[in-house]
Amino acid sequence: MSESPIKTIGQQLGRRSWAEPWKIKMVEPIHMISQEERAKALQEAGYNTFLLRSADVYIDLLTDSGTSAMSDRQWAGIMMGDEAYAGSRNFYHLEAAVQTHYGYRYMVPTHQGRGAEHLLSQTAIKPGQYVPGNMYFTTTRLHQELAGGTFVDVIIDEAHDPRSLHPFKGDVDLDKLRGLIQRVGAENIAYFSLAGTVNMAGGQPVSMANVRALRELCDEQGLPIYLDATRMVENAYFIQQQEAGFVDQSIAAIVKEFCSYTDGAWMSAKKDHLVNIGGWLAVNDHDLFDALRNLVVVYEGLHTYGGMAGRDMEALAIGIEEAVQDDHVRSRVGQVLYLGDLLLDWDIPIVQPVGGHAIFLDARGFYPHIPQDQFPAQTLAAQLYLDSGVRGMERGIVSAGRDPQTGDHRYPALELMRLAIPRRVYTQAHMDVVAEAIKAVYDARQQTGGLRMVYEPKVLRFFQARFEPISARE
Ligand code: P61
Repeated sequence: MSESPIKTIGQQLGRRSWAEPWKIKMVEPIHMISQEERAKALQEAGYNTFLLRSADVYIDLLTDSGTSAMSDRQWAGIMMGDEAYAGSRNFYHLEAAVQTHYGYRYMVPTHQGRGAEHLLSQTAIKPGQYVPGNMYFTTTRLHQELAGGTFVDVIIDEAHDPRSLHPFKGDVDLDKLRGLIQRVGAENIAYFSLAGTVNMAGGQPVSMANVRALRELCDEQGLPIYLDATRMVENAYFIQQQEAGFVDQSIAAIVKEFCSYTDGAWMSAKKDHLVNIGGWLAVNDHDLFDALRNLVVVYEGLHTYGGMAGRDMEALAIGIEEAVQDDHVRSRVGQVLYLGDLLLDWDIPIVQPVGGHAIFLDARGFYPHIPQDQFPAQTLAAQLYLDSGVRGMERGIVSAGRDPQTGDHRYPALELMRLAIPRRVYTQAHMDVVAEAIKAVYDARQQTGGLRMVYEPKVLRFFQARFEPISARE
C-alpha cells in the first residue's frame, strides 16, 4: 500500500492538467430519441425519472449505484468465480480485502447495501431506541424505523444550507448529540449512524477531526458507532485535499484511519467498489458478528456468499483494491468538480461546495415560484429529461416521504435534484452536454409550472410515485 499519493504527470511537471488513469477498451452505444418521443416517454413514466426505460435516456445520471465500468482485471475476476455453495475462494478474497482496507475483524457479505442495513438494524436496535446520525438516507432510515428505532438528525446546520461553503458539511454537531443524550439517556440510544460523503446533503464529507471527537464522546457514553462506508473513499479524498496534515497520506491510509474510530460499517459496494451488485457488513465485536451471521442465512444467503455469486465477490474484491488508488479517486471526484465548475461559471444554483459523487441542483433556486408541495425538484428532473434526455433524480420532498407519526409530508430544507456521475463511464464531452442542457432548463425556469402527485406508494414513495403537470390555469 503506497503511503503517499501518486502524482499525476501534470503535478510532476507543475502543470494544471490531469487525466483519467485508464484508457477505453470496450464501448456501449447510446442514442437519443426525439423531443416528441421524450415527451411521450415522460408522460408514460408519470413524470418520474425512476419509471423511464433506460433505452429512452441519453446520458444517465440517475445514480452512480451499480452503474460504474469494471476494469479488465475485474472482468477477468468474473471468469474466476468459484460458485461453490459454501466456502467459495472468492469469499475469502473479499474478506481479506475488507480486512486489509477497512480494518474490521469480521465480515458478512450481502446482496447490496440495504441488505446490510436490514441485518444491522434488526440486530443492533431495540424497539423504542433512538438512532442519531449525520442526516438521513432513505433506505437506512426506513430499516431503522422498521426495527422500531427513531432516527434523529444531528448533522451540523450548514449541511441544510446549499450556499454554505463549509468544507466538511457532513460533520456531526456534537452539541446536538449531547442534547439528545441528555434528553433520552444513552441507554435509549442504539448506536451512532455515521455516513461518509453524506448523500442527501450533496455528497458532503466528514472530517477526520470530527470522527475523532465523535469517538471520544461515544466512548464516554458507551455508544458504538457504525459507519455507512458506501462512499468513504470519496470522503477520504476530501480529507486528503482539505484537512490539515493529510496531503501526504494515501487515500488507503486515510480510509483505514477513519474506520478505526468506528465499531463496524455497512457497504453498498455498487458505489465506491466499482461493481454492478454487492455489499457487505463488517464489525469488530464477535457476538454481534455471530448474530449477523445467523441472520444473513435467513434473508440473504449462506454467510459465505450473502446473495452474491462467487464471480460477483471476486469482481468486488478486486474493485476494493482499485477503489482506494489515489489516481482513480482523483479523476473520479475531478470529473464531478469539472461539471460543477461549468455550472458555477454560469451562476446556476447548485449545492456548494461540490461533493464527491454528484452535482445537486438547488430546485428552490430554479423555481422559487413553485411551492414545495408542488414538487420543484421532481419538476426539474422532468424538465431536464425533456430538454435533452439527461436523467437525474429528485432529492427533496418526495424522497423525504411522510412522517410515520403525523402522516404529513416531511418538508426538508433541501429541495434538490441530483445528477450522480457513474465512475469511469462518461467523458468530459458528456459533461459539457449535461451542463448546456441544465443551462437551457435554467433559462426557461420562469415558464415552468409544478406537478401534482397522482399515485403515492406507502414506503420509499419516490421510486414509483406518479405525477401530472399542474396547468397554468389551476
Ligand atoms: C443512490 F433513490 N444509494 O444513491 P443499496 N447508503 C447510501 C446509499 O447511497 C445507498 C444505500 C445505503 C443509491 C441507490 C438508491 O432512495 C434511494 O445498495 C449512502 O442501493 O441497497 C444507495 O444501498 C443503499 C437510490 C437507494 C435511491 C435509495 O442512488
